[in-house]
Amino acid sequence: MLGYPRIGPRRELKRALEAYWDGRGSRAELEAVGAAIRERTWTRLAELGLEGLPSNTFSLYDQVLDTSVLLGAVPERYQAAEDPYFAMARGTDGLAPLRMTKWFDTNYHYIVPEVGPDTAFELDAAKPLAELRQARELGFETRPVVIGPVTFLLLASALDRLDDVLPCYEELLALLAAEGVTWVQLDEPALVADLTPEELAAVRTAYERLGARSARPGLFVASYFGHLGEALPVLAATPVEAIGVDLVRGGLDGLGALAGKTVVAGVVSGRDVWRTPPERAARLLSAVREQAGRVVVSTSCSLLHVPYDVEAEPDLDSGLKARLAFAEQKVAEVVELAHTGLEDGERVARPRPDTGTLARPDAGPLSGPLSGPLSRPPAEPVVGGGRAPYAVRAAAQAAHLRLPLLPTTTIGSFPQTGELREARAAAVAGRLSAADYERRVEGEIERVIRAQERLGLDVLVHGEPERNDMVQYFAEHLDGFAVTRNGWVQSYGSRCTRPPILHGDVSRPEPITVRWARYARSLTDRPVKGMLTGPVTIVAWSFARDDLPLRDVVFQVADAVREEVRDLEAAGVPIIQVDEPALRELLPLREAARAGYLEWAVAAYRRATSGAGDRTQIHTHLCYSDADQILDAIDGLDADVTTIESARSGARLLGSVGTFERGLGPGVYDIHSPRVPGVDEVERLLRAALRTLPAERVWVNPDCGLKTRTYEQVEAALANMATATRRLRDELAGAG
Ligand code: THG
Ligand code: ZN
Repeated sequence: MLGYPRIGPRRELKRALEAYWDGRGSRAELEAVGAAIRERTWTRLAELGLEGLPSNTFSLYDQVLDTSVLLGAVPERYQAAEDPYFAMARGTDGLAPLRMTKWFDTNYHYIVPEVGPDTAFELDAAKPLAELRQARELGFETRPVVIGPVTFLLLASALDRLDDVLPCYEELLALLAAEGVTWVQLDEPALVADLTPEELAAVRTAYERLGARSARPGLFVASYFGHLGEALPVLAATPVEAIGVDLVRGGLDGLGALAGKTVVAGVVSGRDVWRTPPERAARLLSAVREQAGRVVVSTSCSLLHVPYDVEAEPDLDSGLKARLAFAEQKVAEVVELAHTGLEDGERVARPRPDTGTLARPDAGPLSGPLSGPLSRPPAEPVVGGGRAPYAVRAAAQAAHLRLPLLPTTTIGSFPQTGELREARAAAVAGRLSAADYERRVEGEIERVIRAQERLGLDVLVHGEPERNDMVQYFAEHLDGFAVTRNGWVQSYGSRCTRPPILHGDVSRPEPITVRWARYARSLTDRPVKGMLTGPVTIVAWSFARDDLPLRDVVFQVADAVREEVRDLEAAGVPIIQVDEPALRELLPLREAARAGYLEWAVAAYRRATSGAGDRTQIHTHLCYSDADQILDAIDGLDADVTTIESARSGARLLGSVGTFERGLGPGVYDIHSPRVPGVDEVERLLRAALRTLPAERVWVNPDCGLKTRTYEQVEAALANMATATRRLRDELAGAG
């Protein structure tokens, strides 16, 4: 398999990282936890019978950041920091962190490498060598995994530096060869996107040069997240010995070009939690075997994107559990397929490892609908309930809401205190009664409302204290989803989510958020905004069933959200925010599929929100700065107000969204860093916004939810935001 979870089965790495960052633990203690996680992983993988063990798939924060360090791409300004690695990842008092963005179409975030024309690449192979040696001491021979030069430079927008970075890779290959390493894995997921002729030429150059080295391990170039397309014949013509192909998403086209190579056949999906239908895998493996020199059975991508172990889920329904495979089970499937996986029943003559109960070759049927014999037919188009044109809505909303110029608000979540998390855990464990838990939540809502009143904000939120996560919470209250107890998947650094499992038809048995919105409203005269997660995001951040087209699954969720919007409106909530932060994430990696996706994704959002009356103001929030490719789609959502991350990307984003005809809240400070922004700094960003947008349409807000910050940071930052807004309001009133 191409890579493995590394946060620890009980999130041991998360705890160790947070202890180190808080000064409760030493760097040595952190390293020891990392070493224990690696040891446990290799040991377990070997027990499962996996033959090709990878190393260097562990990371203290992110594998792309590790690659920046490997190649010496550590920007000057971080070099003097006490801990340059974490300074790049998280910033320090005086230094902003490097940018973070999503890893292809996943919910994993990587640290964007900063490579300029003057970056002096220099190999620092300490980490891969240390992992290699640790494995050897334990008796395991491993295959080091590093991100390949083309993907690394494409992520850094610096492909023109290829000639300068290749010597580092050459030196690494020589070092590994000298250590007696037989294979190295170079990850090149960027090759499954549309590539320009120059980019294809870079692939050719890179792998001809690396392949031409005399003293080197075998080169295994791993592609994943789609089909190699035009890059396949290019790679095939280089001296690379092994090529990894994603046969779950990619298919068999063009594999004939790999006749002389080893094909690492990704037949077990690393992107979902379903068991692999053995007959489908066998068909793929047989087809590859007819075309390629040698076949290795593998996962379609790293298993980083799935949880560790189904067996750690005592609460899951046994029927559902029998259909599930997490990382451990997927490795067992790879091993099982390698022994029995050919369609013609050919067996590979190797002793079978003892995989205990994990391989479960007889655990029941795998294909067919997940929710019983009948699935709900695809949704009919929503008829009626369409909203009036924006101008009509805007007038109705202005009369109803009576907001000042430059209204201030927040994105929805407030800090989740330790006491609250403990109360939730106690309620789940039955140590706290439902009534007591609800009183705690109400107490927290009151605190959040009073704080916002004190700060003088205009549109208040209840702070979402009842939610563990903006997707998990809804999944817990909708039929058709299951949630896990330990199914953590790394999102970035120490942060994880437990993606819900969407296994059946979705419906909403009863209102979900109305009770809390109504309570918040009862506490204040100011408008309170109801907060919902949009249908695309709920599905994107879950493991969705694969027996229905994704579009139909998203439409089912849209109908549930639509019912919630209607009920919030009926409860007198005047503003409803429906967030769609994952709209960009699901954008297909290839251009040809994008328009089709965006069309149904936007239709699903409108289906969820168009039941609201004209007087009800619909807000949406999007979490990314690279929105360029989906601006028309964001516009197509037709939300009355769009808040968007822009504190880090600033003017660039404003330039592109300046054409929006409706309300816009460009985030005026970056919540992802603990640093409190000054009044002047917020004012500067607001002024920049006012240069591009008419004041009547500008909203003032942080650039994302506040749940990862402390109350202290939040109150100081929001106070500065409110002060900067008042200054500008006064100025605008004076000018008018
Ligand atoms: N939820 C989900 N996916 C997401 C986000 C989210 N993807 C994008 C973005 N937001 C990622 N950001 C975060 C921010 C914080 C946390 C996770 C992802 C976080 N998690 C808690 C932790 O790791 O301690 C656990 C939360 C829980 O109890 O579920 O803080 O918001 N799905
Ligand atoms: Zn956000």
